[in-house]
Amino acid sequence: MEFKNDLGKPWRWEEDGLTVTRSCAWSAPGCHPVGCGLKYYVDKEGKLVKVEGDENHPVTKGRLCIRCLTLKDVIYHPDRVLYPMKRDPKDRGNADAWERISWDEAYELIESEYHRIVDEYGPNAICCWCGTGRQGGIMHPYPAAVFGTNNAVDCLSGAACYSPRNIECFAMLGGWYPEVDMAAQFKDTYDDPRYKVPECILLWGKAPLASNGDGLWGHGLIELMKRGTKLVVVDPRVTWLANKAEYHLQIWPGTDTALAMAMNHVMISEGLYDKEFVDQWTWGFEQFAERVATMPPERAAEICGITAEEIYEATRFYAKANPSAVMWGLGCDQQENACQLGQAMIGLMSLTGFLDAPGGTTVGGAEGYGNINFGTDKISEEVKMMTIGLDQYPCYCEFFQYGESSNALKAMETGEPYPIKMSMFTGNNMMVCNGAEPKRWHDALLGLEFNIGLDLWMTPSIQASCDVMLPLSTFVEQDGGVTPYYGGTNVYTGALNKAISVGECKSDLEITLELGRRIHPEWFEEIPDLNTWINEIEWAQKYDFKNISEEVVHQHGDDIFSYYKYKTGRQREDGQIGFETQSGRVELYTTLFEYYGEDPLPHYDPSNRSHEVLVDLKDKYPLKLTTGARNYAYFHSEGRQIPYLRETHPDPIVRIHPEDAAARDIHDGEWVVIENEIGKCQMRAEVTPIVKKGMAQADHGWWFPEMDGNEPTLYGAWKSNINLLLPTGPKYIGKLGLGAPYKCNICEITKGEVGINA
Ligand SMILES: Nc1nc2c(c(=O)[nH]1)N[C@H]1C(S)=C(S)[C@@H](COP(=O)(O)OP(=O)(O)OC[C@H]3O[C@@H](n4cnc5c(=O)[nH]c(N)nc54)[C@H](O)[C@@H]3O)O[C@H]1N2
Ligand SMILES: Nc1nc2c(c(=O)[nH]1)N[C@H]1C(S)=C(S)[C@@H](COP(=O)(O)OP(=O)(O)OC[C@H]3O[C@@H](n4cnc5c(=O)[nH]c(N)nc54)[C@H](O)[C@@H]3O)O[C@H]1N2
Ligand SMILES: [Mo]
Repeated sequence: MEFKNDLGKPWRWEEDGLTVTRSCAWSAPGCHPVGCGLKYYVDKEGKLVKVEGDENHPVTKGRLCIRCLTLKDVIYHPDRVLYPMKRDPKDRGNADAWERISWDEAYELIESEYHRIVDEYGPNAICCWCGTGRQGGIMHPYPAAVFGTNNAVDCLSGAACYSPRNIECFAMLGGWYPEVDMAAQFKDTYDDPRYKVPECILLWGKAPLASNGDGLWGHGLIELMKRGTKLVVVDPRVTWLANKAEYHLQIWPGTDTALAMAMNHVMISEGLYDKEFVDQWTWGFEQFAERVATMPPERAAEICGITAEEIYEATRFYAKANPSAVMWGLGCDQQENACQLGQAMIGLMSLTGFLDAPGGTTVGGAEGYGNINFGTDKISEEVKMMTIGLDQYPCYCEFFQYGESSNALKAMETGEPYPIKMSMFTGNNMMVCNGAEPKRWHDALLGLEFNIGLDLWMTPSIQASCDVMLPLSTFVEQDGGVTPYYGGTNVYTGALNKAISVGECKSDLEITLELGRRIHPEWFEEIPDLNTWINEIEWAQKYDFKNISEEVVHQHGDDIFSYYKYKTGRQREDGQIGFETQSGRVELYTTLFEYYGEDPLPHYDPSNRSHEVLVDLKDKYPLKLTTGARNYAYFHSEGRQIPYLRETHPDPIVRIHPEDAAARDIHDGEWVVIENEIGKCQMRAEVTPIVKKGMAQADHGWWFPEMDGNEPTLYGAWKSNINLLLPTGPKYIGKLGLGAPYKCNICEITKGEVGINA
């Protein structure tokens, strides 16, 4: 493959006594591909003195997100952990008991605990707690693979971030999940003659300006709107984009499946669909049509809290656009109905015939990165069969080769089906961010014999539970790659080019490589150096780090990307035309779901956290609650200690409608208690008509680095933690192990505070 650096600048040069390095930022899955393009200015002492946007980056073109603008404050923050540390397990929760150690001592301690525990209990007694993970999420399984355990566990209940969407797409399209074609694969982007600007984008449960202000979905959507794209937005809140939309369907949280089924029904019953595509390329259309007909707009309107007229009109507008595309977000994963919603959403994408069309919705094909399996391919079948949660949720565990969170939590608490004894945090702050019922996670972790923290900061989760802390570098301090969103729809790939070093911090890649060599040297014989490790685990050996490093951003053009892959054989591994499913078509009737015991056609069930189900709690907790809509300042639980970020968003916020606030005598800016029968926490009320009357929307991921780190305060981990109101366990997870009610819960809000120990 030929690599040309035709973006204008070399990757590194000298300027006015400073070394300038071009690089990319990473942000986590959910908002890929590839964060801001950056230029680092480093002085002779090796200190970063200035950060600027890289005008050569094909998408961000010199613009920087607020988090990149504060990079220097992050990197040189006095709270950053700069050296490996250890602490006696009896001192867990004591912030003053840490002792600095060398990397060698840290590795040796981990090795000896590893051998002690694995010899007695087997490798699956180790869990690796995965969260957003950074490094494109692609890093997730590697720490687990290094230990030889198959228990990489995303603590998020129902794996409710991208996993539902990925599996729906795998089941129905036999491909990685689809995204709007935003022309980023072409050098001339939107002006490339092969491209068509979508007339309509259906934006569903996604807020890309906040959630991807550093990459394609944020910048691209605005560029497309400037070129005429109109929006249909499905969101319980009025967002900036909803305000600019042709139609805004402001539904109740968690009722999406009813709406999506009704929209399919309107398209089918009014003949507003691409008959040729449906005839040739879909499977089970008749049964699908029959099923969605059980949800006419009049019925959906009642469930969703909008009018049937709105549903008819918005659907017709979307269905008549040429081309149209669908952009769907976390709102679609964070409900127990996630899989059913996915079925209906893929129905909406397919009925238009614009799947994989220019300016349509691009399906991830066989030639993308696909599954990268280093490590998991070294784990024995016996260990894989014992993956935690595999018997209850085989669909999820088999597809991702992950353990399942509610089963892992239960195993820690009860020792059943086998004991968990050791764990490592790999990009996870479960006590304040991804874990539901976070106090259970806290207590369970304290029962383990050895916990390793890997982070840039001392977090509440690590402070409470870890015995060794390994300091991580930021992306400015490391070589590596920024991979696009999961799987095959890859449009461009970026390099992280190391420009500085800080303290003794190392990257996840450096740490896993070193640990792997010590623990399983035979597995690492083919990985002589860091570059090979980068190529292996970030790019499945398809690219060489050296090339991408110098190119900084590689746009894929035709090497991975092409339109209508299902017509040319590029959608399937075997090169046959069609989709990589049982039937070779888009499975509107989803045989894989049927195989795993789920309904093959979409249906709507009210959430187990809805007033429809919790009838007896409706008077006590009358508000519907959605949580975690992204904001510009923070990446999940990160950034609270960065002054400029904190200034833009100083306190945790819960948004409530003016009439609901008045009825409770709540004024804008007051502290309030948010409560349901599971738990409570406090936030500041923002009284605003952007939320529907009868609902509330709360921030997630809050802790207070400025507060006492010792138990029981733990940096205020229990003060404003909205996950204290969230349940986990099978009743609140979709049947396939996918989807959980982070975005559809109930609560009451009253004036007051809970203090540090809700
Ligand atoms: N209520 C509610 N809760 C939610 C959500 C919601 O919408 N509502 N969203 C959920 C979603 S989608 C997700 S993905 C989860 C995320 O949940 P988490 O993964 O727990 O959250 P983060 O704060 O992103 O990251 C955890 C830690 O990773 C550290 N970190 C940063 N960079 C690196 C790195 O390079 N390597 C490693 N090893 N660690 C690093 C950070 O400092 C942080 O302490 O939260 C979820 N929690
Ligand atoms: N700044 C910043 N960017 C991030 C992150 C971050 O923490 N901070 N996290 C990253 C990660 S890991 C992820 S997964 C992505 C997620 O980013 P997105 O996919 O954009 O998801 P959210 O911002 O959680 O929610 C999107 C919209 O869904 C709406 N919503 C809430 N409940 C419902 C519902 O029941 N139905 C529908 N239809 N809509 C609903 C919210 O009001 C919000 O406007 O963001 C990524 N980008
Ligand atoms: Mo996420």
